[in-house]
Amino acid sequence: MRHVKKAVLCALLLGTTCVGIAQQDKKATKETVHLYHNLFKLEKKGVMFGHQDALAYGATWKYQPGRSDVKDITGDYPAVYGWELGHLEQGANVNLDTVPFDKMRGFIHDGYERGGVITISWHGNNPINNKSAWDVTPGGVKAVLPGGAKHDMFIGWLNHIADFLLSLKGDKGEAIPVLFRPYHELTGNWFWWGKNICTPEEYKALFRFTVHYLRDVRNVHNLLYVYNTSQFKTASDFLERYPGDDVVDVLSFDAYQSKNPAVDSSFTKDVHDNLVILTSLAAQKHKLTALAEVGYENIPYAGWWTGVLLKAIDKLPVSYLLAWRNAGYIGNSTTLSHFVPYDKTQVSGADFIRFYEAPNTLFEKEVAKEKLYAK
Ligand code: BMA
Repeated sequence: MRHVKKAVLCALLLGTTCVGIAQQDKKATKETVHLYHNLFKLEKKGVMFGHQDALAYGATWKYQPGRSDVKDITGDYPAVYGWELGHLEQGANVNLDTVPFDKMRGFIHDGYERGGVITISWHGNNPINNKSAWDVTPGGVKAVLPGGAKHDMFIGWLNHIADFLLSLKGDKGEAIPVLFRPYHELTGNWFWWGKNICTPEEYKALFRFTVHYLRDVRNVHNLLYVYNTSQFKTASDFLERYPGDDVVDVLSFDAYQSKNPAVDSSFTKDVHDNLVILTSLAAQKHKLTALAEVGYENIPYAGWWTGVLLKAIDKLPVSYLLAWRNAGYIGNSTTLSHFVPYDKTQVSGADFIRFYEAPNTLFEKEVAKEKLYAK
């Protein structure tokens, strides 16, 4: 009976787009609610393609208005734009990859107004010593929880994050919905919130406190929360540190190709196996799904996009995948780091175009037609 009432109320409020149980934020803005429901419909049609820092720079350029390496090759923008908040917690004006936050705000606005989807990660410093996110000195998670020695400082950090998220506005003054993916790759041991560095209870408490503080204290109501592991073996591995259905909207993991796909096809099989588990859990829990970061650095294999990546997705309902950034020269490196080809003549350039043209991949032109932020 309660379910019937809930379904009727849901249908009245949202038309016929109601899917499963409601999202984690009962006060979510209407654009956020529409996005949430529309993404369920869209993941049945295909997988949206995303690119980190797509509008800020490419492998060989920086800050050229309207440019994107994906657009240079395909004529179309990615459907999903990934951005990164690391160092915002310090009150910095530029992020850890030197992207100024005011420029980022403009790029987020532009992608949203064209009909694209925004996702944000946060490589925040280790609160225990203010070294980088990759500093694995233990104790950071416990210290920021209520009663911990760094709790007050951490509240200051979350306030910077909240201020930025609340400052993201569309042309009509509405808050821009964001798929927020904090404390990602949590089953790895390379971040201060990682598996060997804190207990499952501490991780869950960190995630839950963050949602509570942003949503209930700072009234940030334009977020969908993304839970994100690295690759895993079983559903129980994936869920070991899951903070709860009431604080998560999207189930996801990250996967990077390291072995040569010409002689080792395990990446396709492993990612596919993980996606089978993920999509089945998502169906049970009424959650969205994503391959929240994916890539093969510099893509030195001609058929990677359709022969490896798309094969792994197969016909599974995956909302989006996000290729990592075309960083160019990092440090003293003499090779251009990139996860999307930046020239058609590159090894995987022709296959990237085949990937773009595949009926089950979605880039911005197609996604814009869906009007994801409207009922
Ligand atoms: C990593 C690399 C780093 C970068 C970090 C945060 O995977 O790309 O160069 O600083 O992500 O964006």
